[in-house]
Amino acid sequence: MVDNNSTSNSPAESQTHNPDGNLPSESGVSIDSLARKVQESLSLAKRHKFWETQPVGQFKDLGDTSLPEGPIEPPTPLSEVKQEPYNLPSLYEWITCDMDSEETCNEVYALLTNNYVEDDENMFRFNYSMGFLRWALRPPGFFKNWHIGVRVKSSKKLVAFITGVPARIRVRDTVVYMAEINFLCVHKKLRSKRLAPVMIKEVTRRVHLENMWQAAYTAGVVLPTPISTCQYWHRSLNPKKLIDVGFSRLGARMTMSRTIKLYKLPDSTATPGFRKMESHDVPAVTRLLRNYLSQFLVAPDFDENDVEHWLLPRENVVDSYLVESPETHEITDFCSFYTLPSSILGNQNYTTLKAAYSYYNVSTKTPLLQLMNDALIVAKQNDYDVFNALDVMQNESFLKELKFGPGDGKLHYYLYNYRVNHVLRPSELGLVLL
Ligand code: MYA
Repeated sequence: MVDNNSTSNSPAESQTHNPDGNLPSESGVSIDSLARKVQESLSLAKRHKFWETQPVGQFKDLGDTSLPEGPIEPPTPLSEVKQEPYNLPSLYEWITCDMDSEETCNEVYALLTNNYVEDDENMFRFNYSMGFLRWALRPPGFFKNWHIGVRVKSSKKLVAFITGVPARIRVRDTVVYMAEINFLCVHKKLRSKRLAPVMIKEVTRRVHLENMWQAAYTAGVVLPTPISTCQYWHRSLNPKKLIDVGFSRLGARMTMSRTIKLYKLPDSTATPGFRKMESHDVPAVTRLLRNYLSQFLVAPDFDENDVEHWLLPRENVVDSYLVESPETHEITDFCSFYTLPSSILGNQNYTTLKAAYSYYNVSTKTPLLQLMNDALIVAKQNDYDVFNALDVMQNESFLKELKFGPGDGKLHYYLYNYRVNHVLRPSELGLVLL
């Protein structure tokens, strides 16, 4: 997942900075025509030199309904896939990062902690924990050599990183074996030297060697071309800290004490039978989730192994709760969030913002609003400062009512070598990437 983890603009705060609706997400047609106009207005020099060479949807083709949905290029015979790595500038060398090794994991953690995604004002930077990285990078069937680093030959310092993990993602009726690409990072001192395209080509080569030809990824930047553009919403849990660190602002005519009162939550959850997910729940949760995700146009095709890996609670990494009917013991509802703190840059009093990110939620008996309010309550009990959610799946139905405010960053979803014939509304997406 990637957002420029943007500053909040929640109800109690200043409304002066309205999200500008860059890419209106309500109508595919207006997104298409807007994107085309933007692209036409760019000078040649500003075009995407790298991305224009790749099998991805191109801006010029947006809205062209004659192009078929599905793979853009057919697979090449494996014997024709390049066997040796791409060339790097001579001072650097490729490494495969063994995330089992404490030392390598530490190096990756340090690179990302100091160089990964920041918000537009450079006030916050994602701070994925080592436990999180190990979880995110070692799902069932992962390939060690899709965890790719670049070192300085002489000093052995890690200066760039990119990863892939395998996933089955359904696009309409077709389940596609893909790579999910994440954690692309180039050290700040090596930016704008065209290292990123080499990293991307190298991960592509290694994915191809496993006979996979598609990928999914998200980014805060606009590239050719998003299958959907989503927005982050933020629900303050610790408004005083959020305001003190500049994540949110005190709204006009609001005092700190009124703001604190506005965001206060009950001490305990409301739903009878609401409890933490345990390993014996995996089959029931898988059934619930598969059934729920079937309504979305793009969604993961989770089996029990995936659910065990991605959703069984891990402390400070991922949390899942469910509702077990006190009468029938049936599992009727489910909610989950992952833990992604951000470093607070240059603040005297605070170093870390503890954020929960909504993951997969399913309601069949408990209203989604009540279920998510219980998720907010457990997040508050566990000292999270803010609860973030994208407007994907049915999230729009609870965001405003539960006092989430829209952030000012967008998150774009992409598929590599797979064309979809219209831009998806966020509510058509059933996929959350980390
Ligand atoms: S998204 C998170 C990305 N990371 C960050 O934002 C961390 C902070 N930033 C950095 O570390 C650097 O700025 C990065 C770019 C590394 C992002 N996705 O080397 P350059 C294109 C894709 O001179 P740098 C995530 O992890 C840019 O448009 N492309 O630039 C998902 C330009 O190409 P073009 C990006 O700033 C990653 C070229 O790179 C991104 O030094 C999915 C410039 O290269 C971006 N986020 O480094 C990757 N940012 O000229 C794609 C810039 O054409 C996977 N660029 O516009 C594709 C599928 C692969 C597998 C396929 C299997 C079949």
